[in-house]
Amino acid sequence: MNMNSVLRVFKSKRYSSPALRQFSMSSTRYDNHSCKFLVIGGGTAGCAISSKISNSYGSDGVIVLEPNNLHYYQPLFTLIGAGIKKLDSSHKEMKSVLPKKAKWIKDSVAVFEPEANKVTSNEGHTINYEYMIISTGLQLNFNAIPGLEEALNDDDSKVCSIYSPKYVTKTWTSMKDLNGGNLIFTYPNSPVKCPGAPQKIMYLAEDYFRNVSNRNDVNITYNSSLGVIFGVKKYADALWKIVKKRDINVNLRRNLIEVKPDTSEAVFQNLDNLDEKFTVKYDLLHVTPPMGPSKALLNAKSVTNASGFVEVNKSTMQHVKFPNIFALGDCTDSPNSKTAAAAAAQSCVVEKNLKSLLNKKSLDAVYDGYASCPLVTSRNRCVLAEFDYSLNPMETFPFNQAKERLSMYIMKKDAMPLLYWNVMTKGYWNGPEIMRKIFNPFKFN
Ligand code: UQ1
Repeated sequence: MNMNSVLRVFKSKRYSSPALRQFSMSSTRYDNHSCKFLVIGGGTAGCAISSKISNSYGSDGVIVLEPNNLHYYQPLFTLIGAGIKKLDSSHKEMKSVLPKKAKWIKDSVAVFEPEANKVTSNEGHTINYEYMIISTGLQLNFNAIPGLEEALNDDDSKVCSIYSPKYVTKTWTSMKDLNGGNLIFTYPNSPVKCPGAPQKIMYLAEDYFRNVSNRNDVNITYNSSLGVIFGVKKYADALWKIVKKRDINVNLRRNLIEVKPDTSEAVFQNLDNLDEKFTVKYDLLHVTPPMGPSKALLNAKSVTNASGFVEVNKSTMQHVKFPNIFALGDCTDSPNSKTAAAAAAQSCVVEKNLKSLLNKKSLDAVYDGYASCPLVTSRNRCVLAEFDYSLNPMETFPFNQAKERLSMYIMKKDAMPLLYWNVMTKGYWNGPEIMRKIFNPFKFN
């Protein structure tokens, strides 16, 4: 063996063997960190919980592991896709959003070793923790649909998606440059963050053609993999009335399986009869991509369920096997709708239960599955859906929220971003429970 092959073997072993990787930490290349609280992910949930913990425990021992330089307020993407807001207004520098008292390691998690209270990052750093909070969110799997990425990356194709900052502005340019034809909106056969968004952008497109362009020139279709238009009956009833009134075709149990940009065709599969496939011509195709857990979680069998979601007690948000691990946000297996509002409610529960755990008390804070989805139905109307694990409405305001309202639209467009940047990311927002109690003093939910 010459010197080069010795080095090659050493290098490959160093990357593949955790033990040797740890050994290499003592060199200058890799660091070995230790902390009391490790938060994995600096998105909505990670930022809220790391701020809460930093607020309570000071600058001593919070590390946030997050690879991105920008932090996006993703609920704005529907409005950006419809030309109502600008992309620039949806993000800030990660360093300005993460809590000042926490240490930010700009890297992502590669390997979880919960038995050893340790993770290894992609660049090879190890981080030892006493308590870990996992909030890695959901990954967008555009590449799971043949032809989709090619179509999205082609500026001349009218294939777009509000789900990524890369393609959200293309949604608006595709819409306003369209002369007419078939507009198709999809919902994938996977868990989805903000499950209302795939149809919000459709309502905004319909509204645009009705009020600004020419509605008679376009056919609008929503092809959803789900068996319902919305999971909560009260809001589903309201949405069915809206789609009928506005002449929008809705097909359920139809899953997008291929995009053919050369012929502007999309192929769908009937999920109740997999042999049945439909090929449709599109003039504008808005795709909600399949989503799933991050790669590191898919490889972390001891902390996840079979699908790669972190297995938590759905009431306490504590891990089912490792008591020093909690999880919140879109990466958990708790059966709530995956929204920012859910993450807010969970962050309060995680903070309280973490405190109880530290004080050797029982974990009494309970997450009831609260989620909220402001279903924007036009450029000045919104249905504010709020509900719990049982899919029962849990409305904050003392009026019927299934009705389309201007007030709820203004809340979504103007009030929520302010609340997000100034209150939630700073660790002071626990969801609207307190408002619900004030507005509905005699209701117990
Ligand atoms: C909410 O708490 C939240 O998280 C910050 C959102 O995401 C941006 C929301 O859209 C909504 C509606 C809520 C719930 C808040 C109120 C006042 C009903």
